[in-house]
Amino acid sequence: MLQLLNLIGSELKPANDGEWLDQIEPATGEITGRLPRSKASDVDQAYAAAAQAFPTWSTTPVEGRAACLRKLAQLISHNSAQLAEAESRDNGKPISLAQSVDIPRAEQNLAFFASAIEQFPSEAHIPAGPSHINYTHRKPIGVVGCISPWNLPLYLFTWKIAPALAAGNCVIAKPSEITPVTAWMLSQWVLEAGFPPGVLNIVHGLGPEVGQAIVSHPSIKAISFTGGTVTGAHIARTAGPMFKKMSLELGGKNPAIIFADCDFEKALQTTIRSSFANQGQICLCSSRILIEDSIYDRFRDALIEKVGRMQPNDPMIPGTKMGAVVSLAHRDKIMEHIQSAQAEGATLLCGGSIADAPNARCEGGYFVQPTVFEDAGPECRINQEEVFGPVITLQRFHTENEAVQLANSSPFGLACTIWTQHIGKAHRVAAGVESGIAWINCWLVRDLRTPFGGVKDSGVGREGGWNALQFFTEPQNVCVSIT
Ligand code: TXE
Repeated sequence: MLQLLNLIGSELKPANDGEWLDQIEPATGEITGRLPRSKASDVDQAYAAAAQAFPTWSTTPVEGRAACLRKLAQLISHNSAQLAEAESRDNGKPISLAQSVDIPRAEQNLAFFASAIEQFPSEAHIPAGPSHINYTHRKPIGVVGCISPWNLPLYLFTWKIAPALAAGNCVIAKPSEITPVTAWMLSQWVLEAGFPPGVLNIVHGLGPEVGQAIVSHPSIKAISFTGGTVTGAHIARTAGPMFKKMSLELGGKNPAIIFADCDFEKALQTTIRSSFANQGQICLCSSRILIEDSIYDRFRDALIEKVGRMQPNDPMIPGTKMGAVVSLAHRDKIMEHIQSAQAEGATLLCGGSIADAPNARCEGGYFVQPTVFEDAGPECRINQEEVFGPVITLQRFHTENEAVQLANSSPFGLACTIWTQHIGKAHRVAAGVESGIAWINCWLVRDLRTPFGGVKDSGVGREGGWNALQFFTEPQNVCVSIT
């Protein structure tokens, strides 16, 4: 049995009051370890360690901070096989996905922000016939909180801590209580990477307890959060009146818009991937597939033919493409959405049930069949609420305007994909769709320099590249007389 600990200052330790939470492997339903159930007093200790470390870390030259980030990236790389196995076991995702996406990206996040901070520019404003020069001094904020979800555990954890640390802040980070293991593994290498004690603290526990303690701590100045929209709204209600900086990356209900002039095979293959990768548990997954009328039947039939043959399998088997969903509660939530869609009159084209266990090891695991509906109107719950599972709907459109209208008929606005060979149309549709990200004839291509985030209920703020470094710094305008 694994026993996870908090990293506070230089110490790996249990929660102050000695309480624990069970850690469950979703593919088997078995308890595989326990993690500290931390509370406000653990956050207070982490804050004290971080505040003590801040004066030195914030004035460490960027090359020194970058070196620590690069060393941590290297340690991830050296331990990538164990990390990928742990991520797959903890989350239920196929091990091949953890090996090819999650762990390499965690390493890249740290390496990327090590380089980014070395090149982070600042602005100057020099009027004609100058008597004064203004320049922007970007200072680290202080002690900041980073709260990450369970779907891409180490990937999103590092995506938040890397720019925060690079910019000279000290961090209190909380991974999801549902998938804490890889953050725990990382916490054992933080000091080895050269970070002074207290610069990065990692506390485990429940969102409403330790997460809430981070968000409401009076001296933690900024919160970077990725997770559900309801949680994001709650965090904003707490942190807003305290005038904290906030970056909220929330849910999605992303449309894939398939025009008749698309590259049919590429659109089909990629839409299947964008719908069911990580069992549909990526905030960027497509969940509403909008198809132009003239190819609707052909696209639907080809999609169903392929999706109907997909079955979840043991995530630890190398060839597995679909694994377990993350928890029993989440499986129940997905199944409730499926039942509600049927009650609302949607036609089930394939899936719709809990999947059989793929082998004896996985008898107690949480598996859902990939599920496709049609005939659900845009106002149906299944087209309005985020399911965050392997469930999609197909809708028909006749005109470009109707496609944009349908795409925008959800409260969310994170990402969209557009499939057409007509570049002008693709550009017009991208401009018309209310989303922070639009992919044309591709999906999940991520350049870490680009702005990442959503509009509407998908959140506020942008991460990635300079956006993240700007978020994690406080700009001060300095005006110098040169007369
Ligand atoms: O998210 P939560 P959950 C969506 C998706 C999913 C839903 C719920 O729809 O079904 O969110 O998932 C911490 N103060 N996404 O329950 O609860 C929590 O401990 C401070 C979309 O995991 O939002 C965890 O570390 N922190 C998403 C993190 O917030 C709190 C990815 C996310 O948990 C807190 C995952 C509080 N009061 C889920 N309550 C995406 N967009 O990538 C919880 N937390």
